[in-house]
Amino acid sequence: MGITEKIKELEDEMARTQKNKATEYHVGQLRAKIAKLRAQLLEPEKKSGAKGEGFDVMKAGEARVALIGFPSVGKSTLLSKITDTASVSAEYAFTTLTAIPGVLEYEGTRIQILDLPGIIEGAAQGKGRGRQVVSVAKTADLIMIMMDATKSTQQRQLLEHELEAVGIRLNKRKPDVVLKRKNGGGIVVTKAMGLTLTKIDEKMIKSILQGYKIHNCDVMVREDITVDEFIDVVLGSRKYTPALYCYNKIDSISMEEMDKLARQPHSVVISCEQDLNMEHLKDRIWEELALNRIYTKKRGEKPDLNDPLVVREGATIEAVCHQVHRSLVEKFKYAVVYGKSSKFSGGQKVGLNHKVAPDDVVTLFTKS
Ligand SMILES: Nc1nc2c(ncn2[C@@H]2O[C@H](COP(=O)(O)OP(=O)(O)OP(=O)(O)O)[C@@H](O)[C@H]2O)c(=O)[nH]1
Ligand SMILES: [Mg+2]
Repeated sequence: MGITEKIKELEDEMARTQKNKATEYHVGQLRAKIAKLRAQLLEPEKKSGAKGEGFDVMKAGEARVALIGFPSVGKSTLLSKITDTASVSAEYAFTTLTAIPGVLEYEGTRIQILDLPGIIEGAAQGKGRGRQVVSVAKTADLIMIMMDATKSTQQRQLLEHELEAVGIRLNKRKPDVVLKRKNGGGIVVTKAMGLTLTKIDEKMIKSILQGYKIHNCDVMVREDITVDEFIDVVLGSRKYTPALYCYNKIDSISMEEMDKLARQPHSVVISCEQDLNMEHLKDRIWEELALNRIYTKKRGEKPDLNDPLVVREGATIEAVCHQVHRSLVEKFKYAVVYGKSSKFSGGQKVGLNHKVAPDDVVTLFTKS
């Protein structure tokens, strides 16, 4: 029996099983088994394909955004609009057959936008070019889920489902749980002080771990997690990626419909054809990427405001050093920061652990 059939069998069993107190641990184990098989389903591809990424595209710029959506929603039209690359668009489905990279210039930073073939239901299982598309999605810093505003809102769930199936978690934080494998001593579950677990209990945690043949392990739970979140932690290899839901073709829907879509979280409405909301879209991409621009300056000189460094939100001086040069951290003595993260207006002397704020100016001092 192949993996797909095994998954199907377990899913059928789960559907047949009445869900109540007596069966909940059994159901938990079934879910863990399905998750494990799904992960296996994706593994062989990774090993056999030397490229690993599915499509062979180089990363470029400060961040990568992947355009994921059904055929003909306007992904290529958008790429041609907001980047310097032209990607063929047409009325028929599956116009784009490979990954086409373009660069979006945003206030001195470069963001790579990847136009990808449209995916269909069952993509994660290998329908169409789905598997390649979703594996590229795994390499993105932001996934832009592109939809046709004139079509049913069901598109969104279907796309989310395909991405979830390959282990991508959209707009979610990694669950705050730490697993530590040991050689003996059994499974010991510890909860953060004052935490009550409402969606999972100690017995379920143990039963899932045993399902994965983990018999000796310290588990530290720091938040009220669900069974599926715990399975994610055990499986590891999950990718937690921000997502922006982009509804295109608003030129063809009513104001009321548009308003409803625009009010959803992490959503933006546009029309490529009528050039509606394009600047707002670029701002939103930048916001969702959660990147900060900072500037470096040499002692006694003015900072070059045309040449920012791009770091993640919450980045430290250490990350800034890495951006400047790989070997800089070893030579680092101290830094002086000016701007929002500085306690004093004349600049503050800080170490590697200091967190920078947007638009800070930093001078790095090294050991001679
Ligand atoms: N009404 C309307 N049509 C649009 C808009 N943007 C794109 N289109 C049309 O939608 C069709 C499909 O556009 P593409 O950019 O090829 O779509 P795609 O998502 O790249 O499609 P695949 O490559 O097949 O996955 C074309 O006929 C476009 O002219 C828009 O804002 N409004
Ligand atoms: Mg296309």
